[in-house]
Amino acid sequence: MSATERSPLRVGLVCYPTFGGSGVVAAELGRMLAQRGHEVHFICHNIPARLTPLPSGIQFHLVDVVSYPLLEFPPYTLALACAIYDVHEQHDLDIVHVHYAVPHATAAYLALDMTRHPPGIRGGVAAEASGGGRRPFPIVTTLHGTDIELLGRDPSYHTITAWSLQRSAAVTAVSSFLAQRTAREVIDVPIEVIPNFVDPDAFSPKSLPHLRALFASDDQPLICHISNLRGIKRIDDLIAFFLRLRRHVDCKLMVVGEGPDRERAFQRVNEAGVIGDVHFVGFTPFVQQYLQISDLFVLTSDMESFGLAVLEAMACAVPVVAYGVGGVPEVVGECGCASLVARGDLDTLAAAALHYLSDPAAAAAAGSAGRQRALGYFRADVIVSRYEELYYRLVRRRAGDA
Ligand code: GMT
Repeated sequence: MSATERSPLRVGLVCYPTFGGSGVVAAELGRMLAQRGHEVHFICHNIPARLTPLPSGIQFHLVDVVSYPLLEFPPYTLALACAIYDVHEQHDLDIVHVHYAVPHATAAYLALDMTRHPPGIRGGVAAEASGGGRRPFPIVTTLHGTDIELLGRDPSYHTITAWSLQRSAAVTAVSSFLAQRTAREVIDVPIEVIPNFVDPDAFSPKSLPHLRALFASDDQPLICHISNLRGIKRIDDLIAFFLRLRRHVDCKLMVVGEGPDRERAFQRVNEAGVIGDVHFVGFTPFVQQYLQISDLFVLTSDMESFGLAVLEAMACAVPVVAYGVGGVPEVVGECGCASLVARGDLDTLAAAALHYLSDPAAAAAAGSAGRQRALGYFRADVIVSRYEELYYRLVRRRAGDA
Protein backbone atom coordinates (compact mmCIF):
# COMPACT_ATOMS: atom_id res chain seq x y z
CA MET A 1 0.00 0.00 0.00
CA SER A 2 1.37 3.44 -0.91
CA ALA A 3 1.64 6.27 1.60
CA THR A 4 -1.55 7.93 0.34
CA GLU A 5 -3.67 4.89 -0.37
CA ARG A 6 -6.65 4.11 1.86
CA SER A 7 -7.67 0.75 0.52
CA PRO A 8 -9.41 -1.70 2.86
CA LEU A 9 -7.19 -3.19 5.49
CA ARG A 10 -6.85 -6.73 6.78
CA VAL A 11 -7.15 -6.33 10.53
CA GLY A 12 -6.49 -9.02 13.13
CA LEU A 13 -8.40 -8.39 16.37
CA VAL A 14 -7.58 -10.20 19.60
CA CYS A 15 -9.77 -9.94 22.70
CA TYR A 16 -11.32 -11.83 25.57
CA PRO A 17 -14.58 -12.90 23.94
CA THR A 18 -16.73 -12.34 27.00
CA PHE A 19 -19.41 -9.85 28.02
CA GLY A 20 -16.68 -7.77 29.75
CA GLY A 21 -16.22 -4.25 28.44
CA SER A 22 -13.01 -4.93 26.52
CA GLY A 23 -14.63 -7.79 24.59
CA VAL A 24 -17.67 -5.64 23.84
CA VAL A 25 -15.52 -2.77 22.56
CA ALA A 26 -13.44 -5.10 20.36
CA ALA A 27 -16.57 -6.79 19.00
CA GLU A 28 -18.28 -3.51 18.13
CA LEU A 29 -15.07 -2.14 16.61
CA GLY A 30 -14.73 -5.25 14.44
CA ARG A 31 -18.36 -5.04 13.36
CA MET A 32 -17.98 -1.42 12.26
CA LEU A 33 -14.65 -1.98 10.54
CA ALA A 34 -16.25 -4.80 8.54
CA GLN A 35 -19.18 -2.51 7.65
CA ARG A 36 -16.61 -0.06 6.32
CA GLY A 37 -15.21 -2.72 3.99
CA HIS A 38 -12.18 -3.89 5.97
CA GLU A 39 -11.40 -7.59 6.22
CA VAL A 40 -11.63 -8.40 9.91
CA HIS A 41 -10.15 -11.47 11.56
CA PHE A 42 -11.04 -12.20 15.17
CA ILE A 43 -8.46 -14.44 16.83
CA CYS A 44 -9.97 -15.59 20.14
CA HIS A 45 -10.69 -18.64 22.24
CA ASN A 46 -14.40 -18.24 21.52
CA ILE A 47 -16.67 -16.14 19.33
CA PRO A 48 -17.04 -12.72 21.00
CA ALA A 49 -20.33 -12.51 22.86
CA ARG A 50 -21.82 -9.65 20.87
CA LEU A 51 -20.83 -11.18 17.50
CA THR A 52 -23.26 -14.03 17.15
CA PRO A 53 -24.29 -14.64 14.46
CA LEU A 54 -21.02 -13.60 12.84
CA PRO A 55 -21.62 -10.56 10.60
CA SER A 56 -20.39 -10.69 7.02
CA GLY A 57 -16.88 -9.38 6.51
CA ILE A 58 -15.70 -10.97 9.75
CA GLN A 59 -13.78 -14.21 9.98
CA PHE A 60 -13.28 -16.05 13.23
CA HIS A 61 -10.13 -18.03 14.04
CA LEU A 62 -10.23 -20.23 17.09
CA VAL A 63 -7.38 -20.18 19.58
CA ASP A 64 -7.44 -23.79 20.59
CA VAL A 65 -6.02 -23.93 24.10
CA VAL A 66 -5.32 -27.60 24.50
CA SER A 67 -5.20 -28.96 28.01
CA TYR A 68 -3.06 -31.88 29.08
CA PRO A 69 -3.05 -33.60 32.49
CA LEU A 70 0.56 -32.59 33.14
CA LEU A 71 -0.21 -28.91 32.51
CA GLU A 72 -1.85 -27.34 35.50
CA PHE A 73 -2.14 -24.09 33.52
CA PRO A 74 -2.94 -24.49 29.80
CA PRO A 75 -0.50 -22.29 27.82
CA TYR A 76 -3.03 -19.83 26.32
CA THR A 77 -0.32 -17.31 25.41
CA LEU A 78 1.51 -19.81 23.23
CA ALA A 79 -1.65 -21.01 21.50
CA LEU A 80 -2.62 -17.39 20.84
CA ALA A 81 0.83 -16.48 19.48
CA CYS A 82 0.69 -19.45 17.10
CA ALA A 83 -2.84 -18.54 16.02
CA ILE A 84 -1.87 -14.93 15.27
CA TYR A 85 1.18 -16.10 13.34
CA ASP A 86 -0.87 -18.62 11.34
CA VAL A 87 -3.62 -16.10 10.52
CA HIS A 88 -0.99 -13.61 9.38
CA GLU A 89 0.71 -16.18 7.19
CA GLN A 90 -2.61 -17.09 5.62
CA HIS A 91 -4.17 -13.63 5.30
CA ASP A 92 -1.26 -11.16 5.29
CA LEU A 93 -2.59 -8.90 8.04
CA ASP A 94 -1.92 -5.16 7.83
CA ILE A 95 -2.49 -4.66 11.56
CA VAL A 96 -2.83 -6.79 14.65
CA HIS A 97 -4.89 -4.95 17.28
CA VAL A 98 -4.96 -6.56 20.70
CA HIS A 99 -7.42 -5.58 23.42
CA TYR A 100 -6.12 -6.10 26.94
CA ALA A 101 -2.36 -6.10 27.42
CA VAL A 102 -2.01 -9.27 29.47
CA PRO A 103 -1.06 -11.56 27.80
CA HIS A 104 -2.30 -10.40 24.38
CA ALA A 105 0.41 -7.82 23.72
CA THR A 106 3.03 -10.43 24.58
CA ALA A 107 1.45 -13.10 22.37
CA ALA A 108 1.24 -10.63 19.47
CA TYR A 109 4.91 -9.78 19.87
CA LEU A 110 5.83 -13.48 19.85
CA ALA A 111 3.87 -13.87 16.62
CA LEU A 112 5.60 -10.83 15.16
CA ASP A 113 9.00 -12.20 16.06
CA MET A 114 8.08 -15.53 14.48
CA THR A 115 7.18 -13.60 11.32
CA ARG A 116 10.57 -11.89 11.37
CA HIS A 117 12.36 -15.18 11.90
CA PRO A 118 10.10 -17.75 10.23
CA PRO A 119 10.34 -21.09 11.93
CA GLY A 120 10.64 -22.88 8.56
CA ILE A 121 8.86 -25.90 9.91
CA ARG A 122 7.06 -28.50 7.87
CA GLY A 123 3.45 -29.40 8.36
CA GLY A 124 2.31 -26.18 10.05
CA VAL A 125 -0.65 -24.33 8.53
CA ALA A 126 1.49 -21.24 8.15
CA ALA A 127 4.38 -22.87 6.34
CA GLU A 128 2.04 -24.12 3.64
CA ALA A 129 0.25 -20.81 3.20
CA SER A 130 3.11 -18.45 2.48
CA GLY A 131 6.32 -20.36 2.81
CA GLY A 132 7.01 -18.18 5.83
CA GLY A 133 7.51 -14.94 3.94
CA ARG A 134 5.11 -12.33 5.30
CA ARG A 135 6.03 -8.76 6.25
CA PRO A 136 6.10 -7.87 9.93
CA PHE A 137 2.83 -6.33 11.10
CA PRO A 138 2.35 -3.34 13.41
CA ILE A 139 0.83 -4.19 16.79
CA VAL A 140 -1.74 -1.88 18.38
CA THR A 141 -2.37 -2.57 22.05
CA THR A 142 -5.45 -1.09 23.68
CA LEU A 143 -5.41 -0.92 27.47
CA HIS A 144 -8.77 -1.37 29.15
CA GLY A 145 -8.12 -1.20 32.85
CA THR A 146 -7.71 -4.33 34.85
CA ASP A 147 -4.93 -5.39 32.45
CA ILE A 148 -2.93 -2.51 33.94
CA GLU A 149 -4.60 -1.76 37.27
CA LEU A 150 -4.48 -5.31 38.56
CA LEU A 151 -2.26 -7.44 36.37
CA GLY A 152 0.22 -5.05 34.81
CA ARG A 153 1.28 -3.69 38.20
CA ASP A 154 1.56 -7.10 39.81
CA PRO A 155 5.22 -8.16 40.23
CA SER A 156 4.46 -11.42 38.40
CA TYR A 157 3.46 -9.60 35.23
CA HIS A 158 4.89 -6.11 35.50
CA THR A 159 8.15 -6.57 33.59
CA ILE A 160 6.74 -8.48 30.67
CA THR A 161 3.75 -6.16 30.39
CA ALA A 162 6.02 -3.11 30.24
CA TRP A 163 8.32 -4.86 27.76
CA SER A 164 5.40 -5.87 25.54
CA LEU A 165 3.96 -2.35 25.51
CA GLN A 166 7.36 -1.05 24.40
CA ARG A 167 7.19 -3.43 21.48
CA SER A 168 3.75 -2.35 20.30
CA ALA A 169 3.79 0.07 17.38
CA ALA A 170 1.06 2.02 19.18
CA VAL A 171 -0.55 1.86 22.59
CA THR A 172 -3.98 3.30 23.24
CA ALA A 173 -5.93 3.65 26.49
CA VAL A 174 -9.65 4.12 26.97
CA SER A 175 -9.25 7.11 29.33
CA SER A 176 -6.70 9.73 30.32
CA PHE A 177 -6.84 8.29 33.80
CA LEU A 178 -5.63 4.91 32.53
CA ALA A 179 -3.00 6.45 30.26
CA GLN A 180 -1.54 8.43 33.15
CA ARG A 181 -1.67 5.49 35.51
CA THR A 182 0.13 3.30 32.96
CA ALA A 183 2.82 5.90 32.35
CA ARG A 184 3.35 6.36 36.07
CA GLU A 185 3.21 2.77 37.24
CA VAL A 186 4.00 0.48 34.34
CA ILE A 187 5.96 2.18 31.58
CA ASP A 188 6.24 5.63 30.10
CA VAL A 189 5.55 4.97 26.42
CA PRO A 190 3.47 7.29 24.22
CA ILE A 191 -0.20 6.43 24.78
CA GLU A 192 -3.02 7.81 22.69
CA VAL A 193 -6.33 8.14 24.52
CA ILE A 194 -9.14 6.77 22.37
CA PRO A 195 -12.26 6.53 24.52
CA ASN A 196 -14.85 3.82 24.31
CA PHE A 197 -17.88 4.44 22.18
CA VAL A 198 -21.57 3.71 21.84
CA ASP A 199 -23.89 3.19 18.91
CA PRO A 200 -26.43 6.02 19.43
CA ASP A 201 -29.08 4.22 17.37
CA ALA A 202 -28.95 0.92 19.22
CA PHE A 203 -28.59 2.71 22.56
CA SER A 204 -31.34 5.32 22.47
CA PRO A 205 -34.34 6.12 24.61
CA LYS A 206 -37.20 3.77 23.84
CA SER A 207 -40.43 2.82 25.55
CA LEU A 208 -40.80 -0.93 26.13
CA PRO A 209 -43.85 -1.14 28.42
CA HIS A 210 -44.30 -4.90 28.11
CA LEU A 211 -40.73 -5.62 29.12
CA ARG A 212 -40.85 -3.07 31.92
CA ALA A 213 -44.03 -4.56 33.31
CA LEU A 214 -42.12 -7.80 33.93
CA PHE A 215 -39.92 -6.02 36.47
CA ALA A 216 -41.88 -3.20 38.08
CA SER A 217 -45.29 -1.63 38.16
CA ASP A 218 -45.83 1.81 36.61
CA ASP A 219 -45.38 3.63 39.91
CA GLN A 220 -42.27 1.71 41.02
CA PRO A 221 -38.94 3.19 39.95
CA LEU A 222 -36.67 0.61 38.28
CA ILE A 223 -32.94 0.79 38.93
CA CYS A 224 -30.41 -0.93 36.70
CA HIS A 225 -26.93 -2.24 37.42
CA ILE A 226 -24.77 -3.89 34.76
CA SER A 227 -21.46 -5.60 35.47
CA ASN A 228 -19.66 -8.90 35.60
CA LEU A 229 -20.32 -9.10 39.37
CA ARG A 230 -16.67 -9.40 40.37
CA GLY A 231 -15.05 -8.12 43.55
CA ILE A 232 -14.01 -4.84 41.92
CA LYS A 233 -17.69 -4.00 41.32
CA ARG A 234 -18.43 -3.98 45.08
CA ILE A 235 -21.71 -5.82 44.79
CA ASP A 236 -22.16 -5.68 48.58
CA ASP A 237 -22.25 -1.90 48.23
CA LEU A 238 -24.81 -2.20 45.46
CA ILE A 239 -27.12 -4.21 47.68
CA ALA A 240 -26.53 -1.94 50.68
CA PHE A 241 -27.33 1.06 48.46
CA PHE A 242 -30.57 -0.54 47.35
CA LEU A 243 -31.59 -1.37 50.91
CA ARG A 244 -30.97 2.24 51.94
CA LEU A 245 -32.96 3.55 49.03
CA ARG A 246 -35.85 1.22 49.75
CA ARG A 247 -36.29 2.82 53.14
CA HIS A 248 -37.52 5.88 51.25
CA VAL A 249 -39.05 4.63 48.04
CA ASP A 250 -40.73 1.45 46.86
CA CYS A 251 -38.41 0.57 43.99
CA LYS A 252 -36.96 -2.42 42.14
CA LEU A 253 -33.41 -3.36 41.23
CA MET A 254 -32.38 -5.17 38.07
CA VAL A 255 -28.91 -6.76 38.08
CA VAL A 256 -27.73 -7.48 34.54
CA GLY A 257 -24.67 -9.72 34.12
CA GLU A 258 -23.12 -12.77 35.69
CA GLY A 259 -20.11 -13.31 37.88
CA PRO A 260 -18.58 -14.80 41.00
CA ASP A 261 -20.38 -12.48 43.46
CA ARG A 262 -23.86 -13.23 42.19
CA GLU A 263 -24.48 -15.97 44.73
CA ARG A 264 -23.50 -13.79 47.68
CA ALA A 265 -25.61 -10.92 46.40
CA PHE A 266 -28.54 -13.29 46.12
CA GLN A 267 -28.00 -14.41 49.72
CA ARG A 268 -27.80 -10.82 50.99
CA VAL A 269 -30.99 -9.89 49.22
CA ASN A 270 -32.67 -13.00 50.53
CA GLU A 271 -31.56 -12.33 54.12
CA ALA A 272 -32.82 -8.76 53.84
CA GLY A 273 -36.23 -10.08 52.78
CA VAL A 274 -36.27 -8.22 49.45
CA ILE A 275 -35.73 -11.11 47.08
CA GLY A 276 -38.92 -10.22 45.24
CA ASP A 277 -37.58 -6.74 44.55
CA VAL A 278 -34.28 -7.68 42.96
CA HIS A 279 -34.14 -9.32 39.55
CA PHE A 280 -30.98 -11.13 38.54
CA VAL A 281 -31.22 -11.03 34.78
CA GLY A 282 -27.93 -12.79 33.94
CA PHE A 283 -25.92 -12.44 30.74
CA THR A 284 -27.56 -10.81 27.78
CA PRO A 285 -26.25 -9.39 24.52
CA PHE A 286 -29.18 -6.92 24.58
CA VAL A 287 -28.27 -4.73 27.55
CA GLN A 288 -29.85 -1.70 25.87
CA GLN A 289 -33.34 -3.10 26.46
CA TYR A 290 -32.73 -3.19 30.18
CA LEU A 291 -31.39 0.33 30.18
CA GLN A 292 -34.32 1.55 28.12
CA ILE A 293 -36.82 0.42 30.76
CA SER A 294 -34.81 1.85 33.68
CA ASP A 295 -35.24 5.07 35.63
CA LEU A 296 -31.72 5.11 37.03
CA PHE A 297 -28.36 3.39 36.50
CA VAL A 298 -26.07 2.65 39.44
CA LEU A 299 -22.41 1.61 39.55
CA THR A 300 -20.54 1.02 42.81
CA SER A 301 -17.17 -0.09 41.42
CA ASP A 302 -14.01 0.26 43.40
CA MET A 303 -12.33 1.21 40.14
CA GLU A 304 -13.34 1.69 36.51
CA SER A 305 -10.88 2.84 33.91
CA PHE A 306 -13.86 3.96 31.83
CA GLY A 307 -17.21 2.40 32.77
CA LEU A 308 -18.75 1.44 29.44
CA ALA A 309 -22.11 0.68 31.03
CA VAL A 310 -22.26 4.29 32.31
CA LEU A 311 -21.85 5.54 28.75
CA GLU A 312 -24.49 3.11 27.49
CA ALA A 313 -26.91 4.35 30.17
CA MET A 314 -26.20 7.96 29.18
CA ALA A 315 -26.92 7.17 25.52
CA CYS A 316 -30.28 5.74 26.59
CA ALA A 317 -30.96 8.98 28.52
CA VAL A 318 -30.89 7.24 31.90
CA PRO A 319 -29.49 9.29 34.84
CA VAL A 320 -26.48 7.78 36.58
CA VAL A 321 -25.35 7.56 40.19
CA ALA A 322 -21.89 6.10 40.76
CA TYR A 323 -18.65 6.25 42.66
CA GLY A 324 -16.49 8.89 40.99
CA VAL A 325 -13.53 6.60 40.48
CA GLY A 326 -10.91 6.19 37.73
CA GLY A 327 -12.13 7.32 34.33
CA VAL A 328 -15.82 7.64 35.24
CA PRO A 329 -15.61 11.44 35.75
CA GLU A 330 -14.18 11.74 32.21
CA VAL A 331 -17.14 9.84 30.83
CA VAL A 332 -19.85 11.91 32.50
CA GLY A 333 -17.98 15.23 32.33
CA GLU A 334 -19.70 18.32 33.73
CA CYS A 335 -22.91 17.87 31.80
CA GLY A 336 -25.15 17.15 34.79
CA CYS A 337 -26.12 13.67 33.64
CA ALA A 338 -24.82 11.96 36.75
CA SER A 339 -24.15 12.25 40.45
CA LEU A 340 -20.72 10.95 41.36
CA VAL A 341 -19.90 10.39 45.01
CA ALA A 342 -16.85 9.30 46.96
CA ARG A 343 -16.14 5.58 46.94
CA GLY A 344 -18.08 3.92 49.76
CA ASP A 345 -20.30 6.91 50.56
CA LEU A 346 -23.55 4.99 50.41
CA ASP A 347 -25.63 7.64 52.14
CA THR A 348 -24.80 10.27 49.53
CA LEU A 349 -25.25 7.75 46.75
CA ALA A 350 -28.73 6.86 48.00
CA ALA A 351 -29.60 10.55 48.48
CA ALA A 352 -28.52 11.30 44.89
CA ALA A 353 -30.66 8.42 43.63
CA LEU A 354 -33.61 9.60 45.66
CA HIS A 355 -33.27 13.05 44.15
CA TYR A 356 -33.62 11.66 40.60
CA LEU A 357 -36.38 9.25 41.52
CA SER A 358 -38.49 11.85 43.29
CA ASP A 359 -38.03 14.69 40.78
CA PRO A 360 -39.04 13.60 37.26
CA ALA A 361 -37.93 16.94 35.78
CA ALA A 362 -34.44 16.59 37.25
CA ALA A 363 -34.25 13.00 35.99
CA ALA A 364 -35.36 14.01 32.50
CA ALA A 365 -32.83 16.87 32.38
CA ALA A 366 -30.02 14.56 33.50
CA GLY A 367 -31.06 11.89 31.00
CA SER A 368 -31.16 14.32 28.14
CA ALA A 369 -27.79 15.85 29.13
CA GLY A 370 -26.26 12.35 29.18
CA ARG A 371 -27.55 11.51 25.73
CA GLN A 372 -26.24 14.80 24.36
CA ARG A 373 -22.83 14.13 25.85
CA ALA A 374 -22.77 10.56 24.50
CA LEU A 375 -23.63 11.89 21.04
CA GLY A 376 -21.13 14.72 21.29
CA TYR A 377 -18.06 12.83 22.49
CA PHE A 378 -18.51 9.09 22.19
CA ARG A 379 -20.26 8.33 18.91
CA ALA A 380 -19.21 4.96 17.53
CA ASP A 381 -18.61 6.26 14.00
CA VAL A 382 -16.32 9.05 15.19
CA ILE A 383 -14.29 6.91 17.58
CA VAL A 384 -13.96 4.01 15.13
CA SER A 385 -12.55 6.52 12.62
CA ARG A 386 -9.85 7.36 15.14
CA TYR A 387 -8.78 3.72 15.26
CA GLU A 388 -8.92 3.60 11.46
CA GLU A 389 -6.70 6.69 11.22
CA LEU A 390 -4.24 5.11 13.62
CA TYR A 391 -4.13 1.93 11.52
CA TYR A 392 -3.49 3.89 8.32
CA ARG A 393 -0.76 5.91 10.02
CA LEU A 394 1.01 2.72 11.10
CA VAL A 395 0.55 1.04 7.72
CA ARG A 396 2.02 4.09 5.98
CA ARG A 397 4.90 4.08 8.43
CA ARG A 398 5.53 0.42 7.71
CA ALA A 399 5.46 1.12 3.94
CA GLY A 400 7.96 3.93 4.50
CA ASP A 401 10.22 1.64 6.50
CA ALA A 402 10.21 -1.10 3.85
O1 GMT B 1 -14.81 -4.24 34.26
C1 GMT B 1 -14.54 -5.39 34.01
O2 GMT B 1 -14.47 -6.24 34.84
C2 GMT B 1 -14.32 -5.81 32.59
C3 GMT B 1 -13.17 -5.06 32.00
C4 GMT B 1 -12.66 -5.69 30.73
O3 GMT B 1 -11.47 -5.66 30.57
O4 GMT B 1 -13.41 -6.18 29.90
O5 GMT B 1 -13.61 -3.72 31.77
C5 GMT B 1 -12.60 -2.76 31.57
O6 GMT B 1 -12.68 -2.35 30.22
C6 GMT B 1 -13.89 -1.68 29.88
C7 GMT B 1 -13.84 -1.35 28.39
O7 GMT B 1 -12.79 -0.50 28.10
C8 GMT B 1 -14.07 -0.43 30.74
O8 GMT B 1 -15.27 0.20 30.41
C9 GMT B 1 -14.07 -0.83 32.22
O9 GMT B 1 -14.12 0.34 32.99
C10 GMT B 1 -12.82 -1.62 32.55
N1 GMT B 1 -12.95 -2.15 33.89
C11 GMT B 1 -12.21 -1.71 34.92
O10 GMT B 1 -11.40 -0.82 34.82
C12 GMT B 1 -12.47 -2.38 36.21
